[in-house]
Amino acid sequence: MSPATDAPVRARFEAVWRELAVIGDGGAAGYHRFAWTAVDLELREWFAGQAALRGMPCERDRNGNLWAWWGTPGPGAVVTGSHLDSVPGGGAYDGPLGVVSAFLAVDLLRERGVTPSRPIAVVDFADEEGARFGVACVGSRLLTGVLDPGDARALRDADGITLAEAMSAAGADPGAIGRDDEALSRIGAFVELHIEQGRGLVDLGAPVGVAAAIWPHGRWRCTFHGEADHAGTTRLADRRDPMQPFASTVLAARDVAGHLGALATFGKVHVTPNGTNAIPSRVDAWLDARAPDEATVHETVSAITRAAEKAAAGHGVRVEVHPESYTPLVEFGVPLRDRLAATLGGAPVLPTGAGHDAGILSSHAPTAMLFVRNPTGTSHSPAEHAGTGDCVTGVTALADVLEDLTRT
Ligand code: HGY
Ligand code: MN
Ligand code: MN
Ligand code: MN
Repeated sequence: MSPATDAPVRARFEAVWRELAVIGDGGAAGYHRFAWTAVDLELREWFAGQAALRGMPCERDRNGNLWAWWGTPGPGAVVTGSHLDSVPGGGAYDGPLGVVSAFLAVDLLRERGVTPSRPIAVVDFADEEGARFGVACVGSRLLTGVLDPGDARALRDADGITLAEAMSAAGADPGAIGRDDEALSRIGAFVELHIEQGRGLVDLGAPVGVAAAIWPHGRWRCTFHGEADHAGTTRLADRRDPMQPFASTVLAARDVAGHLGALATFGKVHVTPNGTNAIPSRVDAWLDARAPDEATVHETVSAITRAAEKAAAGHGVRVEVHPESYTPLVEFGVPLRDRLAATLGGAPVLPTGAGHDAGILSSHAPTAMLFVRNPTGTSHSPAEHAGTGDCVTGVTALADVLEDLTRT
């Protein structure tokens, strides 16, 4: 892996990065790049433009994923890329770094005079973060058939717009979504480059690493049903205030996770009717739970559920906990994983608690991930950042990996 001193790659990276970074840029508020919005369509145009610049035919599959091809689309392709959407207030690198690096790695291979023995595809998976419709990795889950098309079409955003309506409004056919065996049959291997979301590489002093595993993780909707009433005239003893058991559950989640070595987060909550002077009738809150192993995830969610039920009973409130999406433990296959680490001169191999499309693809094709060092570890925040030098090292590493995987 050559050191990141290749000025042309650095200059090219900075130029492409500047062009992409302005799309949907919310400044200090971060990015709000949500699926099937005007910003998403701008990102799709950017992707198609990058493909056209390289003479790479670009197609949108039935699930909204974009594929740019070097070579005739066909079985055994080496696919690389990531996603362009973001969480609310997201950073610039989570997703886009993998897509930009993929296009620049193609450039580098062409400069090296490489003629791949197999097709190479750059992919942008639709709606990886699930920020608008609440389910993560929609594009890759539909592609692989792990998300039911009917359930997907019915997903609603905060304004009540369904995924089907949003796709139609963006000129895509929601009736076509579903498992895509032809697209799947083309994937000989998938390699996703991603900014590391954590400090593993910082602590190891390495610019690039290889993913060992993705922690099992999921999302559960907790609904606390209480009774609306007047904030100024209802005695405390007469209240059935859902906010009370919700607050206790948030604190309990932290304790439970701490005891079990898990991670539990309530990052999204809807209060109904959400009025300053109205005791809520209901609180919907989303739990994100993750742990190194499946048993601990389920034990964490069960313990938090018990805490919620106990707190709710104490306030005459009813609580329901619904699983919304779940990704089992992903252990990246040793052959491909170790082949990447060897190609990169013994790059470190480390796990992650962050979900990725690679996690969904891993049960359908040989899959691996490359991580690029994140100096602070911060992600899902406007403060997310990776050094340009490390990004260029990532591009070079991805090119080395693609060259190796398409040599024979
Ligand atoms: O939630 C995750 O871990 C990923 O960023 N979608
Ligand atoms: Mn993310
Ligand atoms: Mn991501
Ligand atoms: Mn009044």
